[in-house]
Amino acid sequence: MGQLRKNVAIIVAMIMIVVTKAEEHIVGGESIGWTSYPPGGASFYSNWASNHTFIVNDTLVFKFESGSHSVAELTKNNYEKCDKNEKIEFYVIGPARVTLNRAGRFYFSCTFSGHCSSGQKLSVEVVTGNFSSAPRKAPSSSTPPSLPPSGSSASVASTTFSIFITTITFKTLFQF
Ligand SMILES: [Cu+2]
Repeated sequence: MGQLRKNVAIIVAMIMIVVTKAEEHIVGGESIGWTSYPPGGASFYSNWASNHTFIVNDTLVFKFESGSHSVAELTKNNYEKCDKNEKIEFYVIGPARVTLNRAGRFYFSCTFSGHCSSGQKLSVEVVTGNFSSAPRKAPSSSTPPSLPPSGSSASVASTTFSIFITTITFKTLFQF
């Protein structure tokens, strides 16, 4: 009985490690990336964000040419006004990798003149990784099939691993 409990505890811990694996999100997708005048304006990045689930320790990858764009993390208030004077964080080299290191909402904008107001701004809600509240959404169907997001192969690998571990769990449980 003690051995069974220990086995189950180890397996549950392993599954939790798999489920909470960090993912990379390429902002705007591979083909558009981080740009001014995105198709459809500011709704482009809000639509992109709504098609993804962001979990603590995931990474945002802003793809842009250094010197043409930038990424500033802003407060909610400054984000809404496109006021880039007070930056929480500032990234000028593209691609910029930003780790979402806490739960809650993050606000980003380009600091080049006119780019924020033309729609180059992004707000994401980050959730803690647990089973019930944070199911991963499927990658957006707008991604060209020839260029899968870099996170997708890791997702497939971890899903396969999850199934593998689940199989072991059942085998272990029915052995006793
Ligand atoms: Cu810009």
